[in-house]
Amino acid sequence: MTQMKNIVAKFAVEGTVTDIKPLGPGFINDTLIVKTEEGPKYILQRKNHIVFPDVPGMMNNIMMVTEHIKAKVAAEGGDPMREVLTIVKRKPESISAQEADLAYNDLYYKDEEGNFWAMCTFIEGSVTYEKADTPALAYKGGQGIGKFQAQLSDFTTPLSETIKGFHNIRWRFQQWEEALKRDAAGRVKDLAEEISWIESRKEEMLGFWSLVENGTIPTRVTHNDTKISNILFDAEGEVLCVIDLDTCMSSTSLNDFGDAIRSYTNTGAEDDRDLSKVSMSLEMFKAYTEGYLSERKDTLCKSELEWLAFSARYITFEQVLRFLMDYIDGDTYYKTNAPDHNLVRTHAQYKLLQSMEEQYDVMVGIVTNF
Ligand code: GN1
Ligand code: MG
Repeated sequence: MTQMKNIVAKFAVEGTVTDIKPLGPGFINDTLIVKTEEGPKYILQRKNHIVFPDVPGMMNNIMMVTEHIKAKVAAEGGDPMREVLTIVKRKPESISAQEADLAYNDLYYKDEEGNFWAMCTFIEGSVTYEKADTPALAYKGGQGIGKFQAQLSDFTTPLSETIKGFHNIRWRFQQWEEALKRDAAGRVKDLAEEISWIESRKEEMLGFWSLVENGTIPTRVTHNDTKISNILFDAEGEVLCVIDLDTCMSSTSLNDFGDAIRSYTNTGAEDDRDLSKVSMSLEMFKAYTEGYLSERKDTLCKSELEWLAFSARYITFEQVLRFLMDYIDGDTYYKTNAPDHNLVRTHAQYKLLQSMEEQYDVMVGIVTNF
C-alpha cells in the first residue's frame, strides 16, 4: 500500500488517497482502483511492457486520441469528463532529472524495476457488460464503437504501432510461413486439412489487404479490442465511452467492425468443443450493424461500406490462422487450458468463418439496405 501510494503521489491526483485495491480480472495489465477521502476515484494501471514494448508511444497515442474526442464532446455540449477517458498526468515536480530524457515522461511513471504505471480518472456510476446477450445490447455496442470511430474520423496523425502488424494479414502470412518451416512442436504432419483452410483463402485475404495498402480503404484510428466489456454505459443504459485504448493504432476501421462481429455474433464459445453450437447469429449481426451504422453512415466512405461485411470474414479468418499458428508453434502466445486448446479454438473459429461465408449474401444485404 505504501509503495502504491508513493506511485500515485507522482501523479496529479486531487484529494487524499485512502484506499488502493485491484479491479477486474485483466489478463494483460494490472488494474487498481484508487479512492480518495474527498470522493474522486482513479484508475492506476501497471502496463504490460512485454506485450506493449513501447509504453511511452502507447501512452502518447491514448493522450492524442482522448484529447481529440474531448474537444468534440465539449463542442457538442457533452461532458468531456464522462464521455471519454481522462488521463491523469504526472505532477511536473515529480519528474526527476533521470526521467527528463524519457519520451512523453509526463504520461507515465517507470519504477526501479522497469514497470510502467499510468493513471486515468474513474467515471462514477458507469456500468459494463461481460457479454452481449440480446440484440438490443448488440445495437448499443455497435453504437458505442460507431460513435468512437465517428469522433475520430477526422483524426489523421499517425499513431505508434503498439503491436507490430496486428491485423496485417501479409505480415501474418509471413509469420505463418516461418511457423510452418520451423514446425517447432512437430505438429504440422497432422494438420493437412487445417493448413488447407488457410492456404485456400490466402489470395482473397491478401486481395482485401492490398486495398488497405494502396489506400482504396482509408487508414484511420482503430481500437482493436471491440468486445462489449470495453464500453462504459451510464445507469440509463446509454453509451458513455470506449475504454482500454492501449491497442489504438492506425489501420482500417473495418478491423474493429470485423472483430466485434466475430465476438458478438458467435452462438457458441470461441473455444467450443461442440461445433454444433457454433454459428453466426444473423439477428445479432443485424443489430450490431444497425447500431454501428446509425453512428457512422455519414463518415464511412464507399469502399468501407462495400467491404464492411467482408471484414467479419477477414478478422475471423485471421483468428483461425493465429490460433492454428500458435498450435503449430507449441502454444507460446495464447494461454491454454489443454494440450489441444489452440486446435479446438482453430476448429471453432473455422466453423464460425464457414457460417459467415454461408450467410454472406444476407450480411451484405443488411449493410446495403441500411
Ligand atoms: C487476445 O486477451 P484479449 O481477449 O483481449 C488478443 C486478440 C484476440 C483474442 C482472442 C493483444 O485478446 O487479438 O482476438 O485474444 N489480443 C492480443 O480471444 O493479441
Ligand atoms: Mg484486450
